Amino acid sequence: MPRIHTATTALALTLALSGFARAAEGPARPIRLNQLGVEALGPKRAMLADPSASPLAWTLRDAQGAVAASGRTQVFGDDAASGEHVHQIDFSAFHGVGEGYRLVVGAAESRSFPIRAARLYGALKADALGFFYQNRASIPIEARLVQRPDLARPAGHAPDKATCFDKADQRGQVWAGCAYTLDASHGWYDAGDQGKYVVNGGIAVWTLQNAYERAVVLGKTATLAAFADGQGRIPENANGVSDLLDEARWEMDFLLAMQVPAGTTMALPVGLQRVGPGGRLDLTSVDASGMAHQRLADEHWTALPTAPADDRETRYLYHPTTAATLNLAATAAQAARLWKSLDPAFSARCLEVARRAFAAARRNPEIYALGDFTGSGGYGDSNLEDEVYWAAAELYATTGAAEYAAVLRASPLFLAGPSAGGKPTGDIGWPSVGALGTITLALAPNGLKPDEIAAARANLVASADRYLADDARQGYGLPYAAPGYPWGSNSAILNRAIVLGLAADFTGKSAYRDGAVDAMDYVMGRNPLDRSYVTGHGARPMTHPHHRFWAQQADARYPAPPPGVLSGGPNSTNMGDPVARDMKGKCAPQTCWTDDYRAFTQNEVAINWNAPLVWVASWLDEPAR
Ligand code: 9MR
Repeated sequence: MPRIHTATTALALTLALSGFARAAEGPARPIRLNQLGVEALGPKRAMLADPSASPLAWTLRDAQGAVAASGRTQVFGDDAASGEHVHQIDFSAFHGVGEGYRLVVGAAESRSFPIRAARLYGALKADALGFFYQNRASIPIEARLVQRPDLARPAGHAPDKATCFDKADQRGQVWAGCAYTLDASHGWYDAGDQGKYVVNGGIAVWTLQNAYERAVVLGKTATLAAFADGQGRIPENANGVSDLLDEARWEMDFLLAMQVPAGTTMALPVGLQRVGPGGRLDLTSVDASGMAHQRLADEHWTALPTAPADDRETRYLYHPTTAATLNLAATAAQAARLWKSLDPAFSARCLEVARRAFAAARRNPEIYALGDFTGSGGYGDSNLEDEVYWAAAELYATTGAAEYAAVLRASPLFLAGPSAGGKPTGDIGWPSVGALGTITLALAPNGLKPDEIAAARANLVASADRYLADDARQGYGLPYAAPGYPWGSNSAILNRAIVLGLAADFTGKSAYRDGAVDAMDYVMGRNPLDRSYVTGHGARPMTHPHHRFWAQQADARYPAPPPGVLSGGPNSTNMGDPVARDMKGKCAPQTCWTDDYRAFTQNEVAINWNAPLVWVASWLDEPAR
């Protein structure tokens, strides 16, 4: 008797609503696993929603239909995140290799999948990095460097020059403007929009630079080789520098250019002022020299689709904030370290910008993104303790200077991991960057005492232990637990996988790698929607992102997305788009998602989400020792 699965029904409803047929890819299957397959020597788990209270018999069949392995499911039971009654199938003990395997439980069957002797993410990690090239501002996207000719496009915002916003915002607050224009060309468009944000650019570029730095420091030759000069599909792939680092530099160019010129006095909101609609902020004249503008973005939202070269909106610099300034200080200090011997002049410039930014943030420690603007997102953050610690950590690792050590040691976050240490930093995300500082102190050679570096590592490992404890409590066996799934939940899961990966690096224990595999298994299809959240990879990948250029669903004259693009993923906590609105109260957290370009709270793509995909995919792709 065919079993009815709630998620399958929800998905069918979703597809009917969006008017989309998916004949080519077939329906969701009841047995879910990583759609790229599994590793012969790695953990192998699949999930099935079934009401049975007792274990069910499963068989693993090879391409000829012969039984290769068999066992009984583990009954996980009711699972809040998926809204299902879940059975887990663990076939890790099977070490055969080949194509065309299927799992069968009664009448339920998985689609066929490979069991591979090698790692799974060689193609995906390259595509995931290609996302950044294809979201570059100020440069044409060349057909020879992209996966399909229709992905090529003329340069957008070349150059990307702007002066400060000097009008009334949506609350009626009038902003002063400035006497200068900055050429803040280069950088990546943030997401589905074409804004460029220093706060979010910071965590995204840090993550790529950290993937590179970790590989250098720990001698991960496979990762270094995979991204070596010539491997990337970028114009700079014959300059003698790692293409991963080249890609990150495109963003650094933009971030460096967002610094307020020396000698600038500006009227800014000081302190965490609370004003209602129509209320006015109290602006104070301060020395803003060396701060960073919060963002460079369009005055009004453009329509979707809008190719970057067709953007006719006026772009403005939005007022400098302490958070943006600290993001600039942190990433420029990190870049200074990485480029030191490769390009000493660039390294010196980065360090000078970082030092000036840090000093500016100390001088103006509480200037928050308080304006109410249209045309771009806010990335407002009211707690900057973590940004201060992160920037001090990067500057200290690069310079060893006592002034940064003093700030570090005074921070309650000193050496803390996401969920361990004096004051845990919380999970990694754009407003929560404390753990980035600890990761740098744990990895990059620096002047802390050996027992302090050991403590930083131990706090990251203890945080990874917490993530594994969460994993054990999830029906779908992923190292993430939350009562509601946040905007960009897939990045929250992958950021946890980074911590698990580092814990595996520091301890050599396979349980941490298995946890990172679990995270990626979920993203690649072991989820209640039976969906690969990465375009072009897996049997049922996301295909219709919210993106102004990869907008084929909205307008057939625009291209479908390239492969390697991560969907933000299920979002049950902010259901404010036209698609999500109709799902309110009707979906379990992991099922509040639709493959529809209008669903910007669920299916947008973003630089701070694709960056951990690059990190984790390249980490998982490293060969066993
Ligand atoms: O990723 C951001 C998410 O954490 C916030 O909840 C959300 C609403 O403020 O904004 C997200 O960031 C968006 C940004 O503001 C504008 N560019 C697109 C980003 C991804 O949706």
